[in-house]
Amino acid sequence: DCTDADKRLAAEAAAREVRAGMLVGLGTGSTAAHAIRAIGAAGLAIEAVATSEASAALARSVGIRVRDFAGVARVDLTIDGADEIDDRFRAIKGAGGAMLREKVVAAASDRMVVIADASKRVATIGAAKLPVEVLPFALCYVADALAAMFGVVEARAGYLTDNGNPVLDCRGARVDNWRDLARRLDAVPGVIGHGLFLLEVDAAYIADHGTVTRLER
Ligand code: DER
Repeated sequence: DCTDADKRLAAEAAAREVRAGMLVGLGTGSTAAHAIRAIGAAGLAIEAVATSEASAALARSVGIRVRDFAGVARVDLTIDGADEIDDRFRAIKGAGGAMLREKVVAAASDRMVVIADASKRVATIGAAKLPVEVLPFALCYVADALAAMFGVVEARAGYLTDNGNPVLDCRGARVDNWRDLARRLDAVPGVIGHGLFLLEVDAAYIADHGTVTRLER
């Protein structure tokens, strides 16, 4: 379908930024999977770190050398998808549940590029659910604390992240300042990750019915 064709187009355009010798951060999700396949096909002498076990496995299957991120402090270029990305390069991520590792790798990256089909492009983020990764010990306490910030807080049924933690999907944020909300989320003991990417994104490749546009922050 044309959405997947657009995802692939955006992914392949971003993959052309990869150079031999780079340490590349590999995102998670269906769009990032296209980037992983394109990077593998290019056969460049690179190394990679992955933001999920699934992306690590896919990368290895296409011949990319994957390192354990635990031994890495800096990444040259990360390519990753998003659920929403707006005019100010703010993104909501985490539909695939990888947002904690994705945010760490994005923060460690000299350049972080989002790839997406046009359906992810919004004027202002906020329609997409905001996934929050929670320490199991704190699940009930955190759900209660988040109920004061969001209209709807629901546990992602039967799901644990690669880190072994549950996820609360939140909607209807009672706030008009996303930076303030991110600060309040980070201040709740037991919240160990969330899908608000307000500062990490440097550029975006957006594909719309066969045409890719590169946007720079
Ligand atoms: O979970 C994530 O943050 C992924 O990047 C995801 O949200 C995008 O997935 P998609 O490329 O399959 O839409």
